[in-house]
Amino acid sequence: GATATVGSRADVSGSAGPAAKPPLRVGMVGYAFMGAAHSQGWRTVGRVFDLPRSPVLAAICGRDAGAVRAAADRHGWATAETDWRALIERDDIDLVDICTPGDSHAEITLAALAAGKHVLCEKPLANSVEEAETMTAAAEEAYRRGQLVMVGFNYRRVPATALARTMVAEGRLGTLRHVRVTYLQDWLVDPEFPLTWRLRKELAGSGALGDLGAHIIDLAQYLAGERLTGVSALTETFVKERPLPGGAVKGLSAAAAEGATGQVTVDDAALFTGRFPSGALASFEATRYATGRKNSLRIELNGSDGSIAFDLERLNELAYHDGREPGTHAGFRRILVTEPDHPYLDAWWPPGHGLGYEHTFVHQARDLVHAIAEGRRPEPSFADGLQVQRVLAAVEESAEKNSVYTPIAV
Ligand code: SOE
Repeated sequence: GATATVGSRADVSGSAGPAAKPPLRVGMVGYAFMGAAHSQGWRTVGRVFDLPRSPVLAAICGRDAGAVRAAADRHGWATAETDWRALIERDDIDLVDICTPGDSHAEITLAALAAGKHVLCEKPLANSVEEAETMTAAAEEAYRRGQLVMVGFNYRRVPATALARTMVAEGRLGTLRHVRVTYLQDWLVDPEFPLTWRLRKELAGSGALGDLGAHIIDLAQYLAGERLTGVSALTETFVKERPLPGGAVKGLSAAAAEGATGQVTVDDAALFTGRFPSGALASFEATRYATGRKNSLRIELNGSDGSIAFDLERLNELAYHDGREPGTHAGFRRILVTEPDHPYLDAWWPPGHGLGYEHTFVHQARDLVHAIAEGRRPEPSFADGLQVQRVLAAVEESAEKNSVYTPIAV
């Protein structure tokens, strides 16, 4: 295919000087919503955290020459490419950051690993278990050559969720009984919302399940410190036909085309339950039809000794109930997660000056840079991403079979 390096090649070797740290030259594929979020992470991380290597925004890649050049200028990338293979072939790129829809994750990852690059891949890892297995096997092989990979479950990197993980691991909840998770959005409520790539199985793999469900499966298992043993599920596609998009996707949306419509081939919502090896029960709900809920991810864990609750819409807080306190004055209390000894916060603002969604991508970049510099395997690994993929597949299988869903007589 035609290869074009759009625009000038700036100096991407990092700042010179005796104290200069070795650069980590990033090449990113994709420049839409996730591309913008990751750009923010790479651009900011070295200015906030003291890192062993300096991330350099070396190249960004997208198919539309004009749009990718504009994205490079807006987000601070030195150069732009229109063919991801050309990006991967460049010997001035150390890490390939994949921010494309799921249908290209496997192909780009395999090529990047074959070319000797480290890889950061957006969630869900792939569009099928088979692809995720191939990617994980390739990553294992690449690890023996010193290459590292990570999957982008960014919600592990909210300081409050990271703190929750520590508290559960310390045993503050005692024996875990319940994990209750919901991830609610409402951008599909309008039946005229166009059929963008997120609604097409061949591109996105699945719908609310892979997009939102993948996040809450990972977060639930990460906080619980164990993995689901099985699931029982219901999925639904409420609106089965939608107008085709008439222009480029901006954020989540796009203009609708006049007249032409297409079939929605993914789930609009997924509900499922599962068990953990400890005996704890888990429930999950992922939907794009929760009218009024914009990006509402909530998780609550209940144990024999206490409970923890997190709400992404109040992400600087954690609710904690210590069940060992006398009943007279026990109750949920708010931990303001902005102290310098809370996860990631020593590098940010004074206490009480909160963070937001975008900072999860800064923290993700920070953790990855450290892992690469220290030759440590970063988390979440591709094996973690593969296991989430297996849960997604199990949810689809369960919903399809409907085998454990018991009908009620009318
Ligand atoms: C859209 O549903 C979306 O941007 C997801 O694709 C992201 O993974 C999630 O973090 C926010 O919502």
